[in-house]
Parts: sequence; C-alpha cells; structure tokens
Amino acid sequence: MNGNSARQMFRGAGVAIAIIDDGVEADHPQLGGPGYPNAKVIGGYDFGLNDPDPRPGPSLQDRHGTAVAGIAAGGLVEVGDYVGGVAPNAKIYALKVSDADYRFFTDTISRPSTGRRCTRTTTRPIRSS
Ligand SMILES: [Ca+2]
Repeated sequence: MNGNSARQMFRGAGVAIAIIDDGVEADHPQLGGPGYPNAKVIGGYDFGLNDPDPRPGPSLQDRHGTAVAGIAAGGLVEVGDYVGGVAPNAKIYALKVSDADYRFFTDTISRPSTGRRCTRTTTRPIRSS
C-alpha cells in the first residue's frame, strides 16, 4: 500500500481502529507512548490473560500487533524503514487475544456470553458487534 497516497485523501481523524492481535506496545513513541492509555492507544483489553492491559509481554515474539498498529495509525516519522501509518490521526483500540504462551484465542472476543467488553478508559463503553 502506498501510505503517502492514502494520506492525501484521509488521515484517520475521528476514527478508532481495533487491532486484534498479540497486543500493542502503547509505550512506543509512534503509538502515543509512553504509557497506556495515551493519546493514540485509547483503550483495549487483554482477552488472552483476561486483564485490562493489552500491551504485549516482554518477549520479542509479541510484536506483530504493534507492527500492525504502526502501519495502520502510527505517528508520522521516518525511522529506518518505518515511514508512518496510513491513517496517522486515527486512534487505536488494542484487543490482545494471545496468552502468555503466544497462543491465539480469537473466539474469546466473539462470545457474547463472556460479558467482557473493550472499554474506553474514560467513560464511554465500546461494544464489539
Ligand atoms: Ca495484560
């Protein structure tokens, strides 16, 4: 995808993108870091470990979701081969669906009986429908 071309038409303002993966490293400076939540990664949930913090573990195996978040909505800067996200003004919801052993459980966020929801950390609940 030619990110520069897409950015000419739309930069993602007013949009939040859900990244369903192995977590998003919200502490990364191109993803609003440090800290979670922050101005870029505005909410999420760790469905793999059933806790409210969707940041990946310390292993380098947990970096796919961070890379995807950067491609989708990372800040504009050139560092190595990174040139910024396609929609740099979009926000991110990080939905982590991997556990401590890097196994993925994508059905955990589609079961309505769990009662679990991704919630914005301020006041407005978000439903995954
Ligand atoms: Ca967690």
